[in-house]
Amino acid sequence: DAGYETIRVEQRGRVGWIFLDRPEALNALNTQSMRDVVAAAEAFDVDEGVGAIVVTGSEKAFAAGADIKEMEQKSGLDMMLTDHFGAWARFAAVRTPVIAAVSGYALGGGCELALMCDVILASDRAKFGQPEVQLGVIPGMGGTQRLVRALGYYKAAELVLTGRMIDASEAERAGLVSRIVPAAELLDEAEKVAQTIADKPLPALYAAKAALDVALESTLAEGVRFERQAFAALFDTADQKEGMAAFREKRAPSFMHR
Ligand code: CO8
Repeated sequence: DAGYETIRVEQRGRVGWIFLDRPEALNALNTQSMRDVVAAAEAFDVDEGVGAIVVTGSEKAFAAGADIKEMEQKSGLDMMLTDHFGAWARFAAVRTPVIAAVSGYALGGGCELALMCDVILASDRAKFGQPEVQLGVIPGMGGTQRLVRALGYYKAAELVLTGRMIDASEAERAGLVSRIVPAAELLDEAEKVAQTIADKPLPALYAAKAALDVALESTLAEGVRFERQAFAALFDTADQKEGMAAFREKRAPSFMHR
């Protein structure tokens, strides 16, 4: 597995899979996990043969947070100088759509990792939470920001301030997950969603993800401007010509970039 220590990776068709694999620590994310996950995601991202990435853990744990034992003795200066969680920003910057397939615990950094993905499929056994206040800290990988944007202030604030864990159905009602799937079907369903995405032309996927990201980061006017430019640019792609010709000719499209 290309020297990875904390994950397994696999490519099936046009889908890149990242399996978090530290069962002894419920997939807690340490520095090596960050290096491995970021490197694997970036390698899939630059591979034109990959149109979607799935990140998943085990049935018991997607990831139970940042590795508390690794962080415990660090000083504020250590955290700043080593930019302890900084590389996760590169995971969020991956252009390829990423699906989180979550079963079991998605806590702290684990919940935040899911929040960096574009689709969150939750098994009916998934549990989400931001328990950091109980450890004397706060979410450090974007949780306070992304939760407020995804759930609204009051739901996000209750979760971050109490550290309360919520089950899959509460998470779905809150808008934290795209959809709930029976635990036994989670990986099959993730594969289906990923294949459906990966079948689409890459230029359109990249543009769509970039535009969705802008929605979280900008004003409505800026976002609509970005969308219009990205929309126009796609008319210079062979895949746009093919997609629209196929529609007119009532046949399946045969895209160049996929
Ligand atoms: N870090 C390190 N080790 C962990 C972690 C963790 N977050 N979670 C579980 N483990 C270890 C346990 O220590 C235990 O190891 P050992 O057998 O050597 O004692 C093993 O995994 C199994 O865990 P448990 O025995 O505790 O399993 P249970 O089924 O009894 O309990 C729980 C499961 C409820 C999930 C429990 O393990 C737990 O509460 N874990 C900690 C959850 C937590 O507080 N997470 C937040 C961490 S802080 C954080 O994420 C900050 C984010 C900042 C940025 C993130 C960047 C990645």
